[in-house]
Amino acid sequence: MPDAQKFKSILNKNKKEITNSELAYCANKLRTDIVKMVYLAASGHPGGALGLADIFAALYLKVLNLNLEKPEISDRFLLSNGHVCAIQYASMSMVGMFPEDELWTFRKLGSRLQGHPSTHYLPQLYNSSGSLGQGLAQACGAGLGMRLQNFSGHLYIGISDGECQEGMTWEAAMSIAHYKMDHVTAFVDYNHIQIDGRVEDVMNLGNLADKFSSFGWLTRSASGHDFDQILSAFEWAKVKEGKPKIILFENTLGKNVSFMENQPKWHGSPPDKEQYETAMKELENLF
Ligand SMILES: Cc1ncc(C[n+]2csc(CCOP(=O)(O)OP(=O)(O)O)c2C)c(N)n1
Repeated sequence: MPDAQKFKSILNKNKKEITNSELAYCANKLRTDIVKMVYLAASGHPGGALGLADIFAALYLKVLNLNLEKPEISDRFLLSNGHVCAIQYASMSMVGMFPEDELWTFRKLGSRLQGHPSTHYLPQLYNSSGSLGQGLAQACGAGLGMRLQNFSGHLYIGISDGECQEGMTWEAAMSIAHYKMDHVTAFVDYNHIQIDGRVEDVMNLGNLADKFSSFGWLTRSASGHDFDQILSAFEWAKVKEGKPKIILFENTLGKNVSFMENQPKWHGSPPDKEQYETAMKELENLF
C-alpha cells in the first residue's frame, strides 16, 4: 500500500506543483485499487483500466477543472468504453468525489459503482456507458449543449480502439468536426487489444490518425505511460484552433502486472487469490 501520509500530501498540493514522479506514485495507487476492486468483485475488466492509470492520474490530478456546483465553469469528462470504469471510479475517489471505502462495493448488488457506469446510481458522473460506440455521440450532444448555454469548460471524452470499429463513432466524429467544437478533446485508449484478441486481427483500423484527420480533427499520438508526453498532449488539446482534437494514447493493456500485460484474456477476467497476491506484490514494489 502507498504511504498514506505521502499520498495525502500529494493530493493536498496545488495541482501545478505535482511532479511526474508524484503522478507515477498516484497512478500506482490507482492500479492497486483496480486490482483489489476486480478481485473483491470476482468480476470486471482489469486490463484496459490498468493501461489507462497513468493517463487518468494526469487527467484527474493535473488537467480537469471539475466544479460540480458550478456547471457553467466546470470541465466535463465522459467515458465511452464503460467497461474500464474501475479506473474512473478509483480516480474519482482519489480526488474526493466519494469515499475510498465505497470502491470495495464495486459491482456488488445495490452499489453505486456498477460494472458499467450509470448516472442513475452515481450522479457525479457526466454520462452512462457500457454499450460501446456511443460516447463520441454523447460528447457531440453535450458539447453542443455547453455551447448553447455559454459554458466555458472543456469537454474530454475517452474512447477505445475497439469502439473505432463502430459506425456511430464516425457519425459523431463527422458531426463534432462539422460544428467546429474546439472545446472538445477525445482521447483513444490505443492498446491494440479488444475482447476477442488484437484489434489489427479482429478488424484492422488502418491509420487511425489519418482517418480522424480526414474527418476534420487535429490529431496527435503520445505514449500513455510517459507523463511528459501525456501532459503536453493535454496542453496541446486545450488550445482552441477551430477544430476538435484527438490524442491517440498508445498504452499497454495490464500495465505493470507482468502476467496481464498485453494479454487479451485480462480484458475481462478477475484474478484468483494467488494471481491477486502476485499482482499486488508487483505493484507494492513500485511504490
Ligand atoms: C455495443 C456493444 N457491443 C459489444 C459489447 C461487448 N464488449 C465489451 S468490451 C468489448 C471490446 C471492446 O474493445 P476495447 O474497448 O478496445 O477493449 P479493451 O481495450 O478494454 O480490451 C466488447 C465487444 C458491448 N459492451 N457493447
